[in-house]
Amino acid sequence: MSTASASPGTRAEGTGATSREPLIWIDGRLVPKSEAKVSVFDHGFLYGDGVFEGIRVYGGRIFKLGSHLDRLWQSARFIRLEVSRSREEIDRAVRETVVANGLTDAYIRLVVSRGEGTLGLNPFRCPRSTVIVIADRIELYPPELYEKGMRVIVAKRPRIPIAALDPSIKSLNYLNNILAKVEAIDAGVLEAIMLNMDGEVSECTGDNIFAVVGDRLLTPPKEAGILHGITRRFVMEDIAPACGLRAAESRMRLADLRAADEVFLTGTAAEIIGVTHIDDAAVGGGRVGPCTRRCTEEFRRRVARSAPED
Ligand code: PXG
Repeated sequence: MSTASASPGTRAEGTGATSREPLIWIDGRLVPKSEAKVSVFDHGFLYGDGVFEGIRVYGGRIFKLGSHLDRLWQSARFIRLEVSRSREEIDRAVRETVVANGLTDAYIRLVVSRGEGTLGLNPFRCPRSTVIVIADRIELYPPELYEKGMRVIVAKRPRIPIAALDPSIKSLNYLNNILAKVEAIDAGVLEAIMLNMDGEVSECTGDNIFAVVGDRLLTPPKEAGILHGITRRFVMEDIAPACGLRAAESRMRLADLRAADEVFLTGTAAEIIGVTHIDDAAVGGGRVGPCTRRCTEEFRRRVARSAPED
Protein backbone atom coordinates (compact mmCIF):
# COMPACT_ATOMS: atom_id res chain seq x y z
CA MET A 1 0.00 0.00 0.00
CA SER A 2 2.80 2.31 -0.46
CA THR A 3 2.82 3.37 -4.03
CA ALA A 4 0.74 6.32 -3.48
CA SER A 5 0.89 9.92 -4.21
CA ALA A 6 -1.34 11.25 -1.47
CA SER A 7 0.34 12.10 1.77
CA PRO A 8 -2.18 13.44 4.22
CA GLY A 9 0.02 12.86 7.25
CA THR A 10 0.06 16.16 9.03
CA ARG A 11 2.75 17.59 11.15
CA ALA A 12 1.39 19.94 13.76
CA GLU A 13 2.17 23.59 13.22
CA GLY A 14 4.61 25.38 15.41
CA THR A 15 6.44 22.39 16.84
CA GLY A 16 9.44 22.88 14.65
CA ALA A 17 9.19 19.21 13.76
CA THR A 18 8.86 20.03 10.07
CA SER A 19 12.37 21.35 9.75
CA ARG A 20 14.08 18.76 11.89
CA GLU A 21 14.89 15.18 11.06
CA PRO A 22 12.28 12.63 12.16
CA LEU A 23 12.95 11.16 15.57
CA ILE A 24 13.06 7.39 15.90
CA TRP A 25 12.62 5.56 19.19
CA ILE A 26 15.21 2.84 19.44
CA ASP A 27 15.84 0.81 22.57
CA GLY A 28 14.67 3.52 24.91
CA ARG A 29 16.11 6.59 23.18
CA LEU A 30 14.70 9.04 20.67
CA VAL A 31 17.36 9.67 18.06
CA PRO A 32 17.42 11.49 14.71
CA LYS A 33 16.68 9.22 11.75
CA SER A 34 20.26 9.43 10.48
CA GLU A 35 21.51 8.02 13.78
CA ALA A 36 18.85 5.34 14.19
CA LYS A 37 20.85 2.23 13.32
CA VAL A 38 20.76 -1.46 14.12
CA SER A 39 23.66 -3.89 14.10
CA VAL A 40 24.40 -5.94 10.98
CA PHE A 41 24.45 -8.86 13.43
CA ASP A 42 20.82 -8.23 14.38
CA HIS A 43 18.87 -11.36 13.47
CA GLY A 44 16.00 -9.18 12.26
CA PHE A 45 18.37 -8.09 9.50
CA LEU A 46 20.16 -11.40 9.01
CA TYR A 47 17.11 -13.70 9.02
CA GLY A 48 13.91 -11.66 9.18
CA ASP A 49 13.73 -12.96 12.74
CA GLY A 50 11.36 -10.63 14.55
CA VAL A 51 7.82 -9.29 14.63
CA PHE A 52 6.14 -5.99 13.85
CA GLU A 53 2.98 -3.92 13.80
CA GLY A 54 1.71 -1.16 11.52
CA ILE A 55 -0.53 1.24 13.43
CA ARG A 56 -2.54 4.36 12.50
CA VAL A 57 -2.87 7.60 14.39
CA TYR A 58 -6.07 9.59 13.83
CA GLY A 59 -6.37 13.02 15.41
CA GLY A 60 -3.67 12.17 17.92
CA ARG A 61 -5.40 8.95 19.01
CA ILE A 62 -3.60 5.65 18.48
CA PHE A 63 -6.17 3.48 16.69
CA LYS A 64 -6.59 0.07 18.37
CA LEU A 65 -3.23 0.31 20.11
CA GLY A 66 -4.35 -2.27 22.68
CA SER A 67 -5.20 -4.79 19.96
CA HIS A 68 -1.90 -4.12 18.16
CA LEU A 69 0.05 -4.73 21.37
CA ASP A 70 -1.92 -7.94 21.99
CA ARG A 71 -1.08 -9.16 18.50
CA LEU A 72 2.57 -8.12 18.82
CA TRP A 73 2.93 -10.21 21.98
CA GLN A 74 1.09 -13.15 20.41
CA SER A 75 3.42 -13.05 17.41
CA ALA A 76 6.45 -12.77 19.71
CA ARG A 77 5.30 -15.69 21.88
CA PHE A 78 4.80 -17.82 18.81
CA ILE A 79 8.37 -17.34 17.63
CA ARG A 80 9.66 -17.57 21.22
CA LEU A 81 10.87 -14.01 21.20
CA GLU A 82 11.05 -12.24 24.52
CA VAL A 83 10.15 -8.58 24.11
CA SER A 84 12.78 -6.66 26.03
CA ARG A 85 10.32 -3.97 27.22
CA SER A 86 7.06 -4.14 29.10
CA ARG A 87 3.73 -3.50 27.44
CA GLU A 88 3.44 -0.23 29.36
CA GLU A 89 6.89 0.89 28.20
CA ILE A 90 6.02 0.21 24.57
CA ASP A 91 2.63 1.92 24.92
CA ARG A 92 4.47 4.98 26.26
CA ALA A 93 7.18 4.77 23.59
CA VAL A 94 4.58 4.81 20.81
CA ARG A 95 2.83 7.88 22.22
CA GLU A 96 6.11 9.64 22.95
CA THR A 97 7.36 9.08 19.39
CA VAL A 98 4.16 10.47 17.85
CA VAL A 99 4.28 13.58 20.04
CA ALA A 100 8.03 14.11 19.60
CA ASN A 101 7.53 14.21 15.83
CA GLY A 102 4.62 16.63 16.08
CA LEU A 103 2.33 14.20 14.26
CA THR A 104 -1.43 13.96 14.69
CA ASP A 105 -2.30 11.74 11.73
CA ALA A 106 0.37 9.21 11.07
CA TYR A 107 1.52 5.67 10.47
CA ILE A 108 3.54 3.93 13.13
CA ARG A 109 5.86 1.02 12.54
CA LEU A 110 6.62 -0.89 15.71
CA VAL A 111 9.37 -3.47 15.28
CA VAL A 112 10.78 -6.01 17.72
CA SER A 113 13.71 -7.87 16.22
CA ARG A 114 15.57 -10.78 17.78
CA GLY A 115 18.51 -8.48 18.44
CA GLU A 116 22.22 -8.79 17.97
CA GLY A 117 23.67 -12.31 17.97
CA THR A 118 26.11 -14.58 16.19
CA LEU A 119 26.01 -15.43 12.48
CA GLY A 120 24.35 -18.77 13.29
CA LEU A 121 20.59 -19.24 13.21
CA ASN A 122 20.23 -19.97 16.93
CA PRO A 123 17.91 -17.21 18.18
CA PHE A 124 18.76 -17.93 21.79
CA ARG A 125 22.26 -16.61 21.28
CA CYS A 126 20.76 -13.15 20.88
CA PRO A 127 20.62 -11.84 24.45
CA ARG A 128 18.28 -8.90 23.98
CA SER A 129 15.58 -8.04 21.44
CA THR A 130 15.74 -4.65 19.72
CA VAL A 131 12.62 -2.45 19.93
CA ILE A 132 12.04 0.30 17.38
CA VAL A 133 9.19 2.79 16.94
CA ILE A 134 9.00 4.80 13.72
CA ALA A 135 6.26 7.41 13.29
CA ASP A 136 5.90 8.70 9.76
CA ARG A 137 3.45 10.37 7.44
CA ILE A 138 1.07 7.82 6.05
CA GLU A 139 1.26 6.91 2.38
CA LEU A 140 -2.13 5.91 1.11
CA TYR A 141 -3.64 4.65 -2.06
CA PRO A 142 -4.55 7.64 -4.25
CA PRO A 143 -7.95 9.11 -3.22
CA GLU A 144 -9.51 8.43 -6.62
CA LEU A 145 -8.96 4.71 -6.05
CA TYR A 146 -11.48 4.86 -3.18
CA GLU A 147 -13.99 6.44 -5.58
CA LYS A 148 -13.35 4.24 -8.58
CA GLY A 149 -12.26 1.10 -6.79
CA MET A 150 -9.18 -0.96 -7.51
CA ARG A 151 -8.15 -3.79 -9.74
CA VAL A 152 -6.42 -6.78 -8.23
CA ILE A 153 -4.95 -9.98 -9.56
CA VAL A 154 -4.80 -13.47 -8.18
CA ALA A 155 -1.22 -14.35 -7.30
CA LYS A 156 0.12 -17.57 -8.76
CA ARG A 157 2.18 -18.06 -5.64
CA PRO A 158 0.18 -19.59 -2.76
CA ARG A 159 0.03 -18.12 0.72
CA ILE A 160 2.53 -19.89 2.92
CA PRO A 161 0.73 -22.74 4.72
CA ILE A 162 -0.13 -22.45 8.40
CA ALA A 163 1.92 -25.57 9.12
CA ALA A 164 5.05 -23.96 7.66
CA LEU A 165 4.75 -20.43 9.07
CA ASP A 166 1.36 -19.34 10.33
CA PRO A 167 0.34 -16.14 8.50
CA SER A 168 -1.29 -15.00 11.74
CA ILE A 169 2.23 -14.24 12.98
CA LYS A 170 3.13 -10.76 11.86
CA SER A 171 6.77 -11.61 11.42
CA LEU A 172 9.53 -9.64 9.72
CA ASN A 173 9.61 -12.41 7.14
CA TYR A 174 7.38 -10.96 4.40
CA LEU A 175 8.94 -12.49 1.29
CA ASN A 176 5.85 -14.61 0.54
CA ASN A 177 3.82 -11.38 0.44
CA ILE A 178 6.49 -9.37 -1.31
CA LEU A 179 6.79 -11.86 -4.17
CA ALA A 180 3.00 -11.84 -4.60
CA LYS A 181 3.13 -8.03 -4.54
CA VAL A 182 5.74 -8.18 -7.32
CA GLU A 183 3.28 -10.28 -9.35
CA ALA A 184 0.70 -7.52 -8.81
CA ILE A 185 3.11 -4.76 -9.81
CA ASP A 186 4.18 -6.72 -12.91
CA ALA A 187 0.49 -6.93 -13.84
CA GLY A 188 0.08 -3.17 -13.36
CA VAL A 189 -2.09 -3.37 -10.23
CA LEU A 190 -1.51 -2.68 -6.55
CA GLU A 191 -2.75 -5.78 -4.76
CA ALA A 192 -2.90 -9.54 -5.24
CA ILE A 193 -5.35 -12.04 -3.80
CA MET A 194 -3.49 -14.98 -2.33
CA LEU A 195 -4.94 -18.49 -2.27
CA ASN A 196 -3.88 -21.10 0.24
CA MET A 197 -2.44 -24.49 -0.73
CA ASP A 198 -6.00 -25.88 -1.00
CA GLY A 199 -6.94 -23.18 -3.50
CA GLU A 200 -9.12 -21.27 -1.03
CA VAL A 201 -9.06 -17.50 -0.78
CA SER A 202 -6.90 -16.40 2.16
CA GLU A 203 -6.05 -12.69 2.00
CA CYS A 204 -4.07 -10.13 0.01
CA THR A 205 -0.41 -9.21 0.41
CA GLY A 206 -1.12 -6.48 2.96
CA ASP A 207 -4.90 -6.51 3.35
CA ASN A 208 -7.73 -8.83 4.35
CA ILE A 209 -10.56 -9.51 1.92
CA PHE A 210 -14.35 -9.34 2.25
CA ALA A 211 -17.28 -10.31 0.02
CA VAL A 212 -20.75 -8.78 0.31
CA VAL A 213 -23.52 -11.26 -0.52
CA GLY A 214 -26.98 -9.81 0.06
CA ASP A 215 -26.90 -8.46 3.60
CA ARG A 216 -24.05 -10.76 4.58
CA LEU A 217 -20.43 -9.71 4.85
CA LEU A 218 -18.15 -12.71 4.46
CA THR A 219 -14.42 -13.05 5.02
CA PRO A 220 -12.14 -16.10 5.06
CA PRO A 221 -11.71 -17.68 8.49
CA LYS A 222 -8.47 -17.94 10.39
CA GLU A 223 -8.10 -21.56 9.21
CA ALA A 224 -7.68 -20.27 5.65
CA GLY A 225 -4.26 -18.93 6.70
CA ILE A 226 -4.57 -15.21 7.23
CA LEU A 227 -3.28 -12.40 9.36
CA HIS A 228 -5.97 -11.68 11.93
CA GLY A 229 -6.31 -8.12 10.77
CA ILE A 230 -7.27 -5.47 13.27
CA THR A 231 -9.20 -3.55 10.64
CA ARG A 232 -10.90 -6.83 9.70
CA ARG A 233 -12.11 -7.32 13.26
CA PHE A 234 -13.23 -3.70 13.61
CA VAL A 235 -15.21 -4.03 10.39
CA MET A 236 -16.83 -7.31 11.49
CA GLU A 237 -17.66 -6.22 15.04
CA ASP A 238 -18.40 -2.50 14.73
CA ILE A 239 -18.76 -1.32 11.15
CA ALA A 240 -20.86 -4.14 9.65
CA PRO A 241 -23.62 -4.06 12.30
CA ALA A 242 -23.80 -0.26 12.05
CA CYS A 243 -24.27 -0.65 8.29
CA GLY A 244 -26.98 -3.31 8.56
CA LEU A 245 -24.69 -6.12 7.46
CA ARG A 246 -24.29 -9.51 9.14
CA ALA A 247 -20.60 -10.35 9.28
CA ALA A 248 -19.37 -13.93 9.35
CA GLU A 249 -16.31 -15.96 8.56
CA SER A 250 -16.72 -18.26 5.60
CA ARG A 251 -14.34 -20.38 3.60
CA MET A 252 -14.45 -19.19 0.02
CA ARG A 253 -13.07 -20.01 -3.36
CA LEU A 254 -12.37 -17.62 -6.19
CA ALA A 255 -15.71 -18.44 -7.81
CA ASP A 256 -17.45 -17.19 -4.64
CA LEU A 257 -15.57 -13.90 -4.81
CA ARG A 258 -16.33 -13.50 -8.49
CA ALA A 259 -20.03 -14.10 -7.86
CA ALA A 260 -20.23 -11.72 -4.88
CA ASP A 261 -22.27 -8.51 -4.99
CA GLU A 262 -19.25 -6.54 -3.82
CA VAL A 263 -15.66 -7.19 -2.80
CA PHE A 264 -13.50 -4.97 -0.64
CA LEU A 265 -10.17 -5.05 1.18
CA THR A 266 -9.30 -3.91 4.69
CA GLY A 267 -6.00 -2.95 6.28
CA THR A 268 -4.40 -0.42 8.54
CA ALA A 269 -3.06 1.64 5.66
CA ALA A 270 -5.89 1.00 3.15
CA GLU A 271 -8.76 1.21 5.68
CA ILE A 272 -11.59 -0.06 3.42
CA ILE A 273 -11.21 -0.06 -0.35
CA GLY A 274 -13.50 -1.50 -3.01
CA VAL A 275 -12.34 -4.02 -5.61
CA THR A 276 -13.78 -3.69 -9.11
CA HIS A 277 -11.84 -6.27 -11.09
CA ILE A 278 -10.14 -9.56 -10.35
CA ASP A 279 -7.76 -10.58 -13.15
CA ASP A 280 -9.59 -8.30 -15.63
CA ALA A 281 -13.03 -9.74 -14.84
CA ALA A 282 -15.41 -7.24 -13.28
CA VAL A 283 -16.77 -7.96 -9.81
CA GLY A 284 -19.80 -6.21 -8.33
CA GLY A 285 -20.56 -4.71 -11.73
CA GLY A 286 -17.08 -3.21 -11.95
CA ARG A 287 -18.00 -0.38 -9.57
CA VAL A 288 -17.59 0.35 -5.87
CA GLY A 289 -20.86 -0.93 -4.43
CA PRO A 290 -23.23 0.73 -1.95
CA CYS A 291 -22.32 -1.51 1.01
CA THR A 292 -18.62 -0.82 0.51
CA ARG A 293 -19.35 2.90 0.41
CA ARG A 294 -21.47 2.73 3.56
CA CYS A 295 -18.74 0.81 5.39
CA THR A 296 -16.04 3.23 4.25
CA GLU A 297 -18.08 6.23 5.38
CA GLU A 298 -18.90 4.64 8.72
CA PHE A 299 -15.24 3.74 9.26
CA ARG A 300 -14.08 7.26 8.48
CA ARG A 301 -16.76 8.81 10.68
CA ARG A 302 -15.73 6.69 13.65
CA VAL A 303 -12.01 7.26 13.43
CA ALA A 304 -12.48 10.98 12.81
CA ARG A 305 -14.83 11.41 15.78
CA SER A 306 -12.76 9.52 18.34
CA ALA A 307 -10.62 6.62 17.18
CA PRO A 308 -10.91 3.73 19.66
CA GLU A 309 -7.62 2.90 21.33
CA ASP A 310 -8.59 -0.49 22.79
N1 PXG B 1 -2.90 -9.22 5.85
C1 PXG B 1 -1.57 -9.00 5.81
C2 PXG B 1 -0.70 -10.04 5.24
C3 PXG B 1 -1.05 -7.80 6.32
O1 PXG B 1 0.27 -7.60 6.30
C4 PXG B 1 -3.30 -7.08 6.87
C5 PXG B 1 -3.75 -8.29 6.37
C6 PXG B 1 -4.27 -6.13 7.47
O2 PXG B 1 -4.16 -6.17 8.89
P1 PXG B 1 -4.47 -4.89 9.78
O3 PXG B 1 -4.19 -5.35 11.17
O4 PXG B 1 -3.54 -3.80 9.33
O5 PXG B 1 -5.89 -4.55 9.55
C7 PXG B 1 -1.91 -6.83 6.86
C8 PXG B 1 -1.32 -5.57 7.41
C9 PXG B 1 2.06 -1.86 3.67
C10 PXG B 1 1.89 -2.81 4.79
O6 PXG B 1 2.87 -0.94 3.79
C11 PXG B 1 0.66 -3.36 5.09
C12 PXG B 1 0.51 -4.26 6.15
C13 PXG B 1 1.62 -4.61 6.84
C14 PXG B 1 2.85 -4.07 6.52
C15 PXG B 1 3.00 -3.15 5.50
O7 PXG B 1 1.41 -2.03 2.67
N2 PXG B 1 -0.76 -4.75 6.38
